Amino acid sequence: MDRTLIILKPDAVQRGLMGGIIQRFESKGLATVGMKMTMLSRSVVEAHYEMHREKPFYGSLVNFMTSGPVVLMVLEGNHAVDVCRKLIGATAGFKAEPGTIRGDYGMSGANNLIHGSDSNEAAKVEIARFFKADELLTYQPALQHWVYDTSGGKAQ
Ligand code: IDP
Ligand code: MG
Repeated sequence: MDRTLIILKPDAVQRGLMGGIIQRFESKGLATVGMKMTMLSRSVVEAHYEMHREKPFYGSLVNFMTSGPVVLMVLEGNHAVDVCRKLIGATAGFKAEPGTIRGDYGMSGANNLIHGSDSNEAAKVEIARFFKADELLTYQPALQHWVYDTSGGKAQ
């Protein structure tokens, strides 16, 4: 199974959209293996968005991400990274397709509600940045045998 890091950004928390967003991941069949609410420090946000350091929006992005509480989640499932990026939609709310999280809930190219890792490699780094090993839980999701075909011994 694959894992991905999700951040419900400060606008999602302030707008009361946490439950609506999380419900989409649960309904899809992803398992939540870690979750916590916190305020991010500037240094951790700067590391998380290091690849955008030279972009004109970098300063306001760091300010935005440290402006209020966020929810950090680790979701698990087959192809979790790609599945979540599809559910999340295009970066800007005004471009994202209806039916996606950003397409349904957002208008902005900056305040776009949610982050999702963009590759398995990035997910590993990001999960380790935001979660200690003992904050990630191992358990058997009760509905796994209905979400997947497990008759062959592994989830498909
Ligand atoms: P992603 O979140 O869809 O992976 P990235 O291009 O990696 O998008 O950008 C990281 C974050 O930076 C975005 O989620 C958004 O909050 C912000 N951002 C990206 N492009 C712009 C822009 O053109 N103006 C303002 N903020 C932006
Ligand atoms: Mg990105």
